Amino acid sequence: IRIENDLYRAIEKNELYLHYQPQINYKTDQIVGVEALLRWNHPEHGFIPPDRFIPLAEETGLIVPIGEWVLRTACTQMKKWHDDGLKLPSLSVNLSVHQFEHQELFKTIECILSDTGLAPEYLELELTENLIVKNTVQTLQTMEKLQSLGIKIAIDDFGTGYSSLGYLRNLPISKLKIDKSFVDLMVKDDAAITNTIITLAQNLSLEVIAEGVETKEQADYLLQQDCFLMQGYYFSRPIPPEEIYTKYA
Ligand code: G
Ligand code: G
Ligand code: NA
Repeated sequence: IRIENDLYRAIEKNELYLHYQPQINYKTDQIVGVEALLRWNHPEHGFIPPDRFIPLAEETGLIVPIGEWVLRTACTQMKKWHDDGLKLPSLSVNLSVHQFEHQELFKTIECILSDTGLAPEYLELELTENLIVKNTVQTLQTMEKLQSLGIKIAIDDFGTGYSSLGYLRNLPISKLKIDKSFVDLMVKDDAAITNTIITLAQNLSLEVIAEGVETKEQADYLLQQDCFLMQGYYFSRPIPPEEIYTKYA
């Protein structure tokens, strides 16, 4: 459909922008990072949610240039925060499967870090379980190269995919992100899955962060289970980069 052609031009027409959602250490109440989230303001249709256009971008391959734009824009912003004295410890960027499997990915990231002057240690990539399930030699190699550069890798929406747990030992992963759907179940009296993921992460010495935390009740419960990294509307919605200064300076 038409929106596809529009997406093609969205970058050059400056219609894409990023919001950033804070990640909080609930134990210390400090901001530990931000996740960059892509937004599209269409000239006629207005705001189009990423759930609608990212699948389209993946189908068409446009996710590769769009993803590169996201990485460059987010790393530039992160460097700017640092230069302005706001010492955010971590920047998370989402990568789609297609983007991760692109041959040029590693080179592109190296290039962006070098251009922006952002140290690799500040960058975290969020990958979905789908990618891990495929478990190809190339995926593993890319992950290892990224890790040896100092970049961290998190598994997004953890628990929603169809992977076996064995791979977790062998892959250079540093963090699991508990999917919002499990955080939601928790308050409906079903905490089995969140508890299991937290324990799994602890046993494998991985960090664990819960996403979609909307209430104090959820936050308190997670902390009680020793999951202290959180992200969600209870703390903040995704916000424009300028607002990060006023909220967290
Ligand atoms: O922004 P929102 O919170 O509505 O995100 C909806 C979905 O879009 C999430 O699953 C998120 O991972 C995905 N998403 C947001 N920004 C990006 C991006 O820059 N790249 C990719 N691949 N996915 C993104
Ligand atoms: O899959 P991913 O983790 O990237 O998804 C992030 C998505 O979840 C974004 O669309 C973001 O706007 C949304 N989000 C973040 N925090 C909350 C929350 O507390 N509640 C709800 N409903 N959505 C959230
Ligand atoms: Na994500």
